[in-house]
Amino acid sequence: MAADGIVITAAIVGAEVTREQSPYVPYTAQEIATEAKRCADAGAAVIHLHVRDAQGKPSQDEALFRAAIEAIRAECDVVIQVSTGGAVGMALEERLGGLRCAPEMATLNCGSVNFGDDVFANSLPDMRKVARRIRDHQIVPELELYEVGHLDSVRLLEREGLLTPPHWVQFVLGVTGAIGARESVLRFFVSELEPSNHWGVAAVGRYQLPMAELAIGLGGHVRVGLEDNLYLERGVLAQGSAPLVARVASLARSQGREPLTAAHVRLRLATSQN
Ligand code: KMH
Ligand code: ZN
Repeated sequence: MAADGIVITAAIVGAEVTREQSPYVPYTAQEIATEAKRCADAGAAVIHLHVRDAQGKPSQDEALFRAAIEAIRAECDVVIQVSTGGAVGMALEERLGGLRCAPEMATLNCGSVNFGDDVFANSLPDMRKVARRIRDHQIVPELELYEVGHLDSVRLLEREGLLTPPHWVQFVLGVTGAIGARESVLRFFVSELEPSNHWGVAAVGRYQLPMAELAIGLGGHVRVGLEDNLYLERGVLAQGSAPLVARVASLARSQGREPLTAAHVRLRLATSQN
């Protein structure tokens, strides 16, 4: 389905980026909420959420999610999508803390993948467990695909009754060790989807902008933010995720695609409850 409006997701915290790399990475609940509002004002409808402990270490702790979500909701109206991926190496059960905080969306990572020098492990049994848990909480899953074979794992879970279309698919492209962020790759991924599905692209590092531009042209949605890319341009740190959101919002508008509000996204999510 060629979407008119565009869903811009802001991935504002992440788990692998640090304050040492960029002073603009938010850590505390209030910093996260302030950044979420800046992104919402710039055109984001969805916040992809990770949380940090008091030392800034990635955490999936329920209380930290609850505090961040409460602070975000006090600042702005956005769809909150909690991470179930956490940081590489976290145990599965630990990764699921956010699901108990009534988010509207949650990620489902659709297979294992090399992640830099590490392995981001998502076995089929673990995927099934996360899919069930997301469904039990009546949350809409966002399916994160990092490799081509992950398409088939989605189909498998669909056949097993654990996922129900239309899906919200995020193609995560350009992770070191996984499939690259190339036009041919994105076109192939999109060609494999039923047109009724929603899809977006989250490309890493310097590929964020060109892949976003391509997705806008192809009718897809876009995720940007410091989780995936710290730079506004070569050598220039983005001062938070909001400038990255503002740039894709303006690009989308220039192509006739108005950024959707959280209220619009909720209407679409209503048709995707498992
Ligand atoms: N931090 C990555 C290893 C998710 O949010 O569900 C996984 C990740 C995916 O960020
Ligand atoms: Zn994430």
